[in-house]
Amino acid sequence: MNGAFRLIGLAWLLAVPAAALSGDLDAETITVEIHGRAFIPNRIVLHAGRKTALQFRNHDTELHAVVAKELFLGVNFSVGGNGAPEFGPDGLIRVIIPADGLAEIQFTPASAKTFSYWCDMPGHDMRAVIVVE
Ligand SMILES: [Cu+2]
Repeated sequence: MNGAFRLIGLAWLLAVPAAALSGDLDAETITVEIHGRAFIPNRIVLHAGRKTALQFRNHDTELHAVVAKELFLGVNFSVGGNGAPEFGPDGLIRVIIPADGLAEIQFTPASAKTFSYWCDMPGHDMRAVIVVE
Protein backbone atom coordinates (compact mmCIF):
# COMPACT_ATOMS: atom_id res chain seq x y z
CA MET A 1 0.00 0.00 0.00
CA ASN A 2 2.77 2.41 0.97
CA GLY A 3 4.61 1.81 -2.30
CA ALA A 4 1.54 2.67 -4.35
CA PHE A 5 1.02 5.87 -2.40
CA ARG A 6 4.64 6.80 -2.85
CA LEU A 7 4.38 6.36 -6.61
CA ILE A 8 1.28 8.52 -6.77
CA GLY A 9 3.03 11.06 -4.56
CA LEU A 10 6.06 11.14 -6.81
CA ALA A 11 3.89 11.76 -9.88
CA TRP A 12 2.39 14.68 -8.00
CA LEU A 13 5.69 16.08 -6.94
CA LEU A 14 6.71 16.25 -10.60
CA ALA A 15 3.54 18.18 -11.42
CA VAL A 16 4.00 20.82 -8.70
CA PRO A 17 6.43 23.65 -9.49
CA ALA A 18 9.51 23.12 -7.37
CA ALA A 19 9.43 26.74 -6.23
CA ALA A 20 6.12 26.11 -4.49
CA LEU A 21 7.80 23.80 -2.00
CA SER A 22 10.47 24.70 0.51
CA GLY A 23 13.12 22.31 -0.78
CA ASP A 24 14.84 23.11 2.49
CA LEU A 25 17.34 20.35 3.12
CA ASP A 26 17.54 21.22 6.82
CA ALA A 27 13.83 20.71 7.28
CA GLU A 28 12.36 17.42 8.40
CA THR A 29 9.82 16.53 5.71
CA ILE A 30 6.84 14.47 6.80
CA THR A 31 4.09 13.52 4.36
CA VAL A 32 0.53 12.57 5.19
CA GLU A 33 -1.38 10.97 2.32
CA ILE A 34 -5.10 11.65 2.10
CA HIS A 35 -6.91 8.80 0.42
CA GLY A 36 -10.49 7.51 0.70
CA ARG A 37 -11.35 10.21 3.25
CA ALA A 38 -8.58 9.16 5.62
CA PHE A 39 -5.29 10.65 6.80
CA ILE A 40 -2.55 8.04 6.25
CA PRO A 41 -0.81 7.44 8.55
CA ASN A 42 -3.23 8.65 11.21
CA ARG A 43 -0.40 9.41 13.63
CA ILE A 44 2.85 11.21 12.84
CA VAL A 45 5.71 12.34 15.06
CA LEU A 46 7.37 15.76 14.74
CA HIS A 47 10.16 17.26 16.81
CA ALA A 48 10.00 20.42 18.90
CA GLY A 49 12.49 23.03 17.75
CA ARG A 50 13.13 21.25 14.44
CA LYS A 51 12.39 22.99 11.14
CA THR A 52 9.58 20.99 9.57
CA ALA A 53 7.93 20.69 6.16
CA LEU A 54 4.59 19.00 6.81
CA GLN A 55 3.02 17.85 3.56
CA PHE A 56 -0.51 16.74 2.90
CA ARG A 57 -1.17 15.06 -0.46
CA ASN A 58 -4.79 14.72 -1.40
CA HIS A 59 -5.28 11.72 -3.70
CA ASP A 60 -9.07 12.02 -3.62
CA THR A 61 -11.22 13.73 -6.23
CA GLU A 62 -12.77 16.03 -3.60
CA LEU A 63 -11.53 18.86 -1.35
CA HIS A 64 -10.22 18.13 2.10
CA ALA A 65 -9.19 20.42 4.92
CA VAL A 66 -6.70 20.23 7.74
CA VAL A 67 -7.95 21.87 10.93
CA ALA A 68 -5.09 22.05 13.43
CA LYS A 69 -5.44 25.47 15.05
CA GLU A 70 -3.67 24.64 18.28
CA LEU A 71 -0.55 23.32 16.56
CA PHE A 72 0.06 26.68 14.86
CA LEU A 73 -0.96 29.01 17.72
CA GLY A 74 1.76 31.58 18.22
CA VAL A 75 4.01 29.84 15.68
CA ASN A 76 5.32 31.34 12.43
CA PHE A 77 4.39 29.22 9.46
CA SER A 78 3.97 29.43 5.71
CA VAL A 79 1.84 27.36 3.37
CA GLY A 80 3.23 26.23 0.02
CA GLY A 81 2.10 23.97 -2.77
CA ASN A 82 -1.53 24.60 -3.67
CA GLY A 83 -2.95 24.52 -0.16
CA ALA A 84 -5.23 27.45 0.68
CA PRO A 85 -4.95 28.74 4.25
CA GLU A 86 -8.03 30.35 5.88
CA PHE A 87 -7.52 32.79 8.71
CA GLY A 88 -9.74 34.01 11.55
CA PRO A 89 -9.20 36.48 14.40
CA ASP A 90 -7.14 33.90 16.31
CA GLY A 91 -4.97 32.89 13.39
CA LEU A 92 -5.10 29.90 11.10
CA ILE A 93 -8.49 28.20 10.92
CA ARG A 94 -7.70 25.54 8.36
CA VAL A 95 -5.78 24.70 5.22
CA ILE A 96 -7.88 23.56 2.29
CA ILE A 97 -6.31 21.05 -0.07
CA PRO A 98 -7.83 20.73 -3.53
CA ALA A 99 -8.49 17.42 -5.25
CA ASP A 100 -5.15 15.90 -6.29
CA GLY A 101 -3.50 18.77 -4.41
CA LEU A 102 -0.43 19.10 -2.24
CA ALA A 103 -0.11 21.50 0.69
CA GLU A 104 3.18 21.99 2.49
CA ILE A 105 3.16 23.76 5.85
CA GLN A 106 6.58 25.00 6.89
CA PHE A 107 7.03 25.71 10.56
CA THR A 108 8.97 24.78 13.66
CA PRO A 109 6.89 23.00 16.29
CA ALA A 110 7.21 24.92 19.55
CA SER A 111 6.59 22.44 22.34
CA ALA A 112 6.22 18.74 22.96
CA LYS A 113 2.56 17.87 23.01
CA THR A 114 -0.01 15.69 21.24
CA PHE A 115 -2.37 17.49 18.87
CA SER A 116 -5.41 16.05 17.18
CA TYR A 117 -6.49 17.44 13.85
CA TRP A 118 -9.37 16.74 11.51
CA CYS A 119 -11.07 17.57 8.24
CA ASP A 120 -14.17 19.72 8.72
CA MET A 121 -15.74 19.21 5.30
CA PRO A 122 -19.40 18.20 5.75
CA GLY A 123 -19.81 14.45 6.21
CA HIS A 124 -16.08 13.73 6.41
CA ASP A 125 -15.20 11.77 9.50
CA MET A 126 -11.43 12.22 9.28
CA ARG A 127 -9.28 12.53 12.38
CA ALA A 128 -5.62 12.01 13.04
CA VAL A 129 -2.91 12.89 15.53
CA ILE A 130 0.34 14.82 15.44
CA VAL A 131 2.73 14.03 18.28
CA VAL A 132 5.43 16.62 18.90
CA GLU A 133 8.29 15.10 20.89
CU1 LIG B 1 -12.11 15.56 4.15
